[in-house]
Amino acid sequence: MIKKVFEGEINYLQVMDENGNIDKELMPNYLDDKTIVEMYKNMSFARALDAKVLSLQRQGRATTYAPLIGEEATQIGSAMAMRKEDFFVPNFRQHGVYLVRGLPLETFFVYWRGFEEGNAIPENVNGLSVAVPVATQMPHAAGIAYAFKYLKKDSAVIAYVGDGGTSEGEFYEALNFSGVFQLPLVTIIENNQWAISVPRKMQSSAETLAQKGFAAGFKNILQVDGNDVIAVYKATKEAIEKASEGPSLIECITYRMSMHTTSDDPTRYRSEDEVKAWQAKDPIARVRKYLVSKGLWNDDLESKMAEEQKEKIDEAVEKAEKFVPDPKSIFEYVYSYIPPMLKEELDEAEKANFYM
Ligand SMILES: Cc1ncc(C[n+]2csc(CCOP(=O)(O)OP(=O)(O)O)c2C)c(N)n1
Ligand SMILES: [Mg+2]
Repeated sequence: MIKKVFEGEINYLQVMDENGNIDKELMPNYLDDKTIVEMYKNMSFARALDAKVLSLQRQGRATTYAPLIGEEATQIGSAMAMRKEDFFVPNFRQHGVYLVRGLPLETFFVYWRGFEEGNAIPENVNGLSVAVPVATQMPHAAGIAYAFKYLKKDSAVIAYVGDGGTSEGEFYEALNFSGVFQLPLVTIIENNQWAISVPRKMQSSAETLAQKGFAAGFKNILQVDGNDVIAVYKATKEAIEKASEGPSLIECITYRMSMHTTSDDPTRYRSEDEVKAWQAKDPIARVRKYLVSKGLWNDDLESKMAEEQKEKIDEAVEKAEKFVPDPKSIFEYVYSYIPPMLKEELDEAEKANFYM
């Protein structure tokens, strides 16, 4: 006997195309134009913030930084779909998510000046701190989702992972665990086509990264145009609504338009033509086209917005640059307590006034 025991299918969702045209049948009826204007402003703000940190980094005023340019729709769409009570778990590139969730801008800049104090996420932001070791955030996300379920809280966890991150053991472990316990975990794969210099096709020979959810028994698996803020918003919102029924996996197809980090030179491993092709799919430009065509946006509003955003950013940078860390902090945060050996060193440093 031979019989089929499993069949899987993945849909790709796009609501707004590259020219700002809407697929009316797929347009969510709970999304109004005011929210789309808000999405546009948030995406523009994220891009402006990105440009500012890059410029500071080049002046020696910020540390190694991972730009988000090109990935604004994935980040803003998913972040705006979250409810206050939901919790997010980022990797190291989700600056736009922090922005929407209300991380004080000054804190953001303190972190990117290289100070861990800026990685202390205020409780009301409802998210974890930046995680640089690839995919290590995933078991944390599954653990928090387990706690929510255990405590019968009506909250979901939204976890972010890159295309490269989906090759890590932690990714599979977290998915498997959340499938077994049917946890309220929404995993967003921010597939920006590259993991530093490793292209998507060298990451996995699977046609989609989303299908990795099948192995963990996920019922809600989707691929979306990650440069379409409305598709990302819709997919995330609906996954959050279904979170009490079990985990979801959403693969957002987007593109890292710039370097991996400020220590990387992408011209060494990818072609200009590839970058140009993706520039035509810019996530911000298409929303602007939509808003302009509906008479909801114009050049005056654009320059007013840019000016206001610049002011906010400059003010936050000024405050962040006044931040002086307590030198004692280098002894304090490696362990939950200061072990005797470090305490000795701390006492010695204090006696010698060595770190003042
Ligand atoms: C465990 C681990 N291995 C290697 C690295 C070095 N590293 C930093 S980011 C990165 C690639 C990540 O690619 P992806 O998951 O696609 O995320 P993206 O950078 O594209 O947003 C690597 C290999 C690391 N930080 N952690
Ligand atoms: Mg990547």
